[in-house]
Parts: sequence; C-alpha cells; structure tokens
Amino acid sequence: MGENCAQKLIRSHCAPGTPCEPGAEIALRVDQTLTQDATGTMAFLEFEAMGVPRVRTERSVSYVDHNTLQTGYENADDHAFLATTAAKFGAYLSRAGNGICHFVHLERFAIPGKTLLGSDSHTPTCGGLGMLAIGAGGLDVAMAMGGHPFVVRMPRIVRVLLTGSLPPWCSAKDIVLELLRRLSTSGGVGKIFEYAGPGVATLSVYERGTITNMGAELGATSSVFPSDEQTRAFLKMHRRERDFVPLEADPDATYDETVDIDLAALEPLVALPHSPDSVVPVREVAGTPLDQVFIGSCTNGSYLDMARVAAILRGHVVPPNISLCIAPGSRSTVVQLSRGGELADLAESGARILESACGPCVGIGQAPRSGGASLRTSNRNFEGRTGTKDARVYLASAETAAASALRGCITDPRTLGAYPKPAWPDTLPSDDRMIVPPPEDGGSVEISRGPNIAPLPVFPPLDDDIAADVLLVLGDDITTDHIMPAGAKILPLRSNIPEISKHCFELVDPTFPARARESGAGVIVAGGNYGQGSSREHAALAPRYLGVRAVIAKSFARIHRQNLINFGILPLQFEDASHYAIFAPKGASRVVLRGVREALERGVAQAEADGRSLRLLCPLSERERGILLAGGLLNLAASSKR
Ligand code: MIC
Ligand code: SF4
Repeated sequence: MGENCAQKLIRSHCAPGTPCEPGAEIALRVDQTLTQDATGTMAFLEFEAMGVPRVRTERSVSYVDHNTLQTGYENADDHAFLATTAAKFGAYLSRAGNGICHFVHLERFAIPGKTLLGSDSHTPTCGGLGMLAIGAGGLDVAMAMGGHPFVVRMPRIVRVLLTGSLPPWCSAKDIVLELLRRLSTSGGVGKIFEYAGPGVATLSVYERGTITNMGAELGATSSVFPSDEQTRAFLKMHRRERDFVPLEADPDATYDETVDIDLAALEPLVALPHSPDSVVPVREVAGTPLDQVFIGSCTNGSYLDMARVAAILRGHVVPPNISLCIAPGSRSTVVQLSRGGELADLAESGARILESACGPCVGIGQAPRSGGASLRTSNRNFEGRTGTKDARVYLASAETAAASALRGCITDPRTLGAYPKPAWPDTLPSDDRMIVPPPEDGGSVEISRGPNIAPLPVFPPLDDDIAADVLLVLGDDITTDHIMPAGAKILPLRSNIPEISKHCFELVDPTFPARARESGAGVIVAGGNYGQGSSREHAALAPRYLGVRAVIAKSFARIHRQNLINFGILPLQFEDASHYAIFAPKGASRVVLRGVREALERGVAQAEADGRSLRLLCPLSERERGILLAGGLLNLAASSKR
C-alpha cells in the first residue's frame, strides 16, 4: 500500500517493524534539535545533568531570540550560559540578533526528509520544507540531544487537500485561519496535517511555513508539506540546493481524514480576542478602531511578508492613533530589506523597527495601552500575553495588518485596490557569521553561570497515597500563558525555578503560589484542552515545585501532558466529564487518591472528593508510568544509569 509523506518520514525514523497504528507509541530517531533561550537554559541544565559529554544528533542548534531585552543582568547571564553550553556540548549557537529560531532554522538548517525536535511549540514551521518537525518540552529535547529517540503517540494523518489558488490580497495566513475556524484549537490534537493537492505547488516555502507554524494553534503534533520544486527553489535562494531531497506522497497513499480547502474561495480572515480559533471574515469587523499593529513573529516575519508590507505602505505615513511595530524574522531578512530599499519604505511610514526577535509576540515590549486594541500577524492572542491584561488582540495576515495600519482600523485589504506584487530576488543573503559552530572538543570549556542560573530542583518518587487540596478550578482551553506567564518581566527568570514559580497562575489568581506552598500538596481541576499553547516545561515544573501533585482535567494538550509526566505530575482525566461539577463552581476542596501506583497500572484511579467518589482515567504507556513512578524523567534517567 502506498504511503503519504508523514508515514514516509515516520517509517524512515522508527525501528523496522514498528506498528504505526494511530495512538500506539512510536520512538522516532531525532536528526536535529532546536532550543531557544527561554526554554534552552533549562534544556541545557537538564542535558548537563544527564552526564552526556556531547550532543549525539546530526545537528543541534541553540538559539537566542526570545529574551533579548536586557533590562538587568538576567538575560545576559543566560546568553553567556547558552554560549558556553553550546561550545561545551557540541551545539551551534545562533546569536542574539540573528533572528527567530524557526526562520533561521528554515533558512539555514532544515533538510527535507529529516526529523527535528524543538523546545518550542512552533517547531513544526520547518514542516514547510518537508521535515517532520515536532515541538516538545526542554527535557524531551535534552534527551534527544543525548541520542534518545523521541517517543510520541502515532498521530492520525489528516490530508488537507488544497485546490485552486489564492485570490489577490489573500495569503497563507488565511488558509490556516480557515482551518482554525473550522477545527478549533483542539481540532488537531493527536494529528499530523499533511498538505496535498494542486494548490500546494502555488505556495512558496515561506507561505508553507506560515501554515505549518500555526498548526501548533490547532494543537497538532506536526504539519508537513511535500518537498517539491518550490522547496528546491527556496533552498537555491538560500544557496543550499545541495540539501534538496524530494518527498511526495505515493499516488495510492491513504489518510485517516481529509479536509478540503478551495483556495480561490478564501477571503481575508481575522481571529478575534482571545483565541486563535475565533475566526471571522475581516469585512465583518472592518472599522474596529485599533491602537497598535504588530507585523512580525515566526508566523509572518519573512522577507516575503515584509516586502509586501513595504509595497503597501510605500509613500504613506500611519495615522496618529496607530503605533506600527515591525520586527523582521531574521537578520538575513533585515539585510535584504535594507539592500532592496524596503527598509526605507517601512521607516518612512512611521513604523517602529524592532530587532529580529520574538519581541511583542510574547509580551517583550510594545504592550498595548490599557483596554487597547492591537492587530498582529503573530499566532497567539491569549488574554494578557501582550503584557496588558485587558488588551484585545486580533490576528491576521501581513496584508490585512498593513492595510489596517494605513487606515487606523481593521481593514479588509481588498479595499486598497490593486494587489502589489513586489519583485522577488533570486537569492537572499546567506551569511552564517552570527552562527557559532562548536569547537571539535569542548571538554575544557567552562560553563558561565551567573547568579540567574539556579540549580535544577529535585523531586521525590511518586507517593502511593495522595491527599491534596483543590487549589484552582479552571474552565476549558487554559493556556500555558495562564499557567506560567511569559512577558518581559517574568521570562528573564526561566533559568531560576524558585523565582519564576512565584508568578505561577499570576493572571488567574495571584494568591496561587502562596496557597500552594502553604498547602504542601495540591491538585488543579480544569476543563478540556488543558495546557494548550507553548512547550514551556516551566508550566509543569513551577506547579510541581509549589507542590502540585495532579491535574484533573477533561482533556490535555499534547506537549503539556508530556511535560506534566516528565516532572512527576499526574495527568488525570474525568471518566465522566459531568463529574467536573463536583468541583465547579464551588465544590469539593480536597481530593484523596489511594494506591496510586496500582491505579496507574490499571489506568483508572478511584478518588474521593470531599467524600464523593469518582473515577479518573490515567491512560499511560509503560514508559510514561515508569517516569511518573520515578518522580520524573530526570530521576528515571539517573536511576537507569546506576
Ligand atoms: C511562545 O510562543 O509561547 C513561546 C514563548 O515561543 C513558547 C516557548 C516558551 O515558552 O519559551 C512556545 O511556543 O513553545
Ligand atoms: Fe517567538 Fe512568538 Fe514565535 Fe513563540 S510564537 S517563537 S514567542 S515569535
């Protein structure tokens, strides 16, 4: 039987004979890893704790792209730590200023047919170039750097059949927003989206990257495009044609599901506050006043996007109510914009040009005014993520963003007239001098450890009986931004768990850290899709540090569930979702679980909640059970070494 692209990528990276039934665990060989500074400090601390002298991948790259705002010593300490750990352990270092990890990786390192594991949820961006690219917690990535396979449940493969071609003023962002509109932020959990059909050839790799990037917002395990002539052209443009490898689905390939999208029928779309799946046509909200427009991020920070934006803004100045912020995705993009003159167009329009980094996307600078409205080309508009709790954030394409910046309110770009088609250069700058290769032998490199680098916390093995206070009862779709907020003030504490845990659930309930510590053993109750969003393992580590032993939810997002397991927190699911009412709105305050070890064997735990009995599911693989029993993956790895 023929295979689709995802199956080919998986089969070529699994042990021969692995049964690849959806839901079964598969162990993937990891060719490349990517870490970024906000998750990378922890990942390298974890790698160091594993005692492996040098990375065992084909390529591991450590990026500095998130925490580039240095308002104190913390981020600079982290950068020095990352520079020295990269050199010591054999990873490449992409220095601050070189750009956002997903762009730099796509442009400089991605290779069709290979696997990439990254400690960032948008790692699937490189699926736009025919890779199997997956986001994971830092500890999973550290294990992969140490040569261990990445274990994941075999996803269902969804064919997204693209027909036709995009009308003027519609772009790749509208394709993925359409998917979010139809499928929601949990619609991709346990799935890989594979793009197919005649529409694929009409999309450049940058456009494909926009789509695979936001597959993360669908909750997908990954997203993948075939590797074809567009892929070859992209690699040639970056002077890497030698890395081209074709990848296509067999003509008789089958899929678990199909979604059809007629590109010609699309129109500009926008996600309304506060979720990437609250999608409506731009025309329905046209005229909504704005205070700010942000163009950039790993979704829409490419040269392709920037050149279109420059062409739209050329000769105009943004109106007084608009603060327009633009962050090109990579240093190579800035160089090209400057050589081609587009940078002048952007600056002349009044745009505030920011460094090539994540910046406003994750609340590092440019927080909107209180109650303000911001339209952004990034991928997440969760409440409070900008740094302003009551700001309203809309997500749209670069074209819609530029049009809205010009008019001062949400604007359907089709009302601007002719669609500009900027000339496309044959090559883009491919200068790797901001990427530091590791020395052949890093053994003597001393790791720089400023005061911001705290030791890893150690947790005991799992208790057999757990009696815990219900610390929080939450609704559906709780994001990791709710659990462990980011932003300019908290992100610098990523390498210091005792400090960062003081901000756990800050936006939801600022009393949480103190209550959790006082209780000594706590449980969190939540609705569906708990932990959606980022890969940050701090959203598990910090609660565990504060004494959280279990999360009881209707369902979990993939990466976060694995992070909970990796740090010894039980991810328990209501067998009967209506039992959520035992806790909400104001219900049981204490949960008792007895014989937990045996319950994990059976996959079902019997709990008492203020005297009421309920069954909780814990469907775990043998491997996951082993991790939980040991009190976390690091404990397990250490015990297997002894
Ligand atoms: C994000 O977009 O939320 C981040 C910041 O890139 C995170 C990683 C992190 O929290 O460091 C992600 O997407 O995984
Ligand atoms: Fe950076 Fe935003 Fe992309 Fe996360 S989503 S990697 S913060 S640009």
